Amino acid sequence: MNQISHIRPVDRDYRAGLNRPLEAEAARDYEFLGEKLARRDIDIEQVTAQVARFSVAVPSWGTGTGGTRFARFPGDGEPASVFDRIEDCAVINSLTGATPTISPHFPWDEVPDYAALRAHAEALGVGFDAVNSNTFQDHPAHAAHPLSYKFGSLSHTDPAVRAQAIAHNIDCIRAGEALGSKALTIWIGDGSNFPGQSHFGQAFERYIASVQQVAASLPPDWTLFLEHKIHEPAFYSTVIQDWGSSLLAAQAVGPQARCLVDLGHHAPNVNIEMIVARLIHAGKLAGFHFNDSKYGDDDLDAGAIDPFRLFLVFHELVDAERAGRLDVAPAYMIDQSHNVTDPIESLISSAIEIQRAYAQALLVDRMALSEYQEGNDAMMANQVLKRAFTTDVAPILATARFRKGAAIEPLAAYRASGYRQACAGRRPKRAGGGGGIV
Ligand code: RM4
Ligand code: MN
Ligand code: MN
Repeated sequence: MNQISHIRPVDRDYRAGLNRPLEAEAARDYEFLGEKLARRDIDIEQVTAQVARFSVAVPSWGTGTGGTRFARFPGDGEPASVFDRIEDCAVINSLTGATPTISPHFPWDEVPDYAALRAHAEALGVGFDAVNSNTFQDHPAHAAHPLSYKFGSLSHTDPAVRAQAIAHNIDCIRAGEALGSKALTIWIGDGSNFPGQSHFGQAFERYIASVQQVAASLPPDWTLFLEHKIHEPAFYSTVIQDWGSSLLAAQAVGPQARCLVDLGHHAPNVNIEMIVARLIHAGKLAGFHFNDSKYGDDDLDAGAIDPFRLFLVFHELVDAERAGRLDVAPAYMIDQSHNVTDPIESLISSAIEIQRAYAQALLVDRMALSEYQEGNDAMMANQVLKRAFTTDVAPILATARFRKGAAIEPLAAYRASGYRQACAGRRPKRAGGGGGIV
């Protein structure tokens, strides 16, 4: 099963060889930053240790080239199976040292033998994070999905469609158990395109009743992540439109249900870091789907558009953690569609940007911030955040990677490996043309 032992990015010696000429410079940069941080009473080693412990899951579906509803332009050597997708994820993890888990999506990643899939992943040094159900597409070739989700799934007016969607979510839990996962993420495409098409209240009640049935099948140590999205594929209303609907649903479903924040699923200009603070207050923050966005959904790479917002999200998280207000550790996952880049490169870069935002948030002088807040000194309070955000933490990230045996310069190491070209030689070319999520 393990076909990529000859592929160099996952070979520790390959990375060590590339790191060698970069080591001395990386060490000097790290030392210099350490001196500067020491002047701010920050122990660089503590920050580096925290950054080294930080990880973010990669989406199996993000390894294929995505598309819009207008077109998909396929890349070379795209993964053709879940086994290929896991290989790609393992490459990302071996170069960044920051993505040891994969979030699978069913039935896209469905296999007859999950133990074999788990063994394949483990042999490549990766495991599994939250599993995702898919009731936003029809699966006509699939015996378990004869009914259409065109007009909804868990909130459908027809109880037979709801039952099919519930059964699929329970199947996802079973697959996740076999893979070693501990959470199910539910995102539905249910909603409406016309005022009057759907009864807002009744659709929401049907959704809650369905999710309650899914929750009844959860193992006790599992969590249900409820993901909201303001629009798409429904463009007038969605059943779980915003964090308010998500919170109400999670509260109605019970203690195992929490709210997942996908950074791309809000109206433009919404204050997402504020939502994070409120969900923490409610004890209902599940975690994140990281990506960036400008106008619409989540199709841009994390940190590519607004790294400051990413930093502000982590600032809330670090603040809550330091104050002991995070009852459970949030799940960190990437959820992006890569339309014009090599998906492996985008996922590498995104993992680094997310880690960077976390490292910057660790540098916030929280005592000073609190004093400025108490004294209503708006200017200086903002300066405290800006000082952390504008600190170049790259030497911390590089050192954390180097000490783990990952690559000091992951993107350069990936390109030098020729991994994509090797994949192009052995993986079938996939069709372009129409739209596609992944
Ligand atoms: C949705 C949502 C879900 C993801 C699908 C592919 O917009 O973000 O999390 O599973 O896309
Ligand atoms: Mn998402
Ligand atoms: Mn999305």
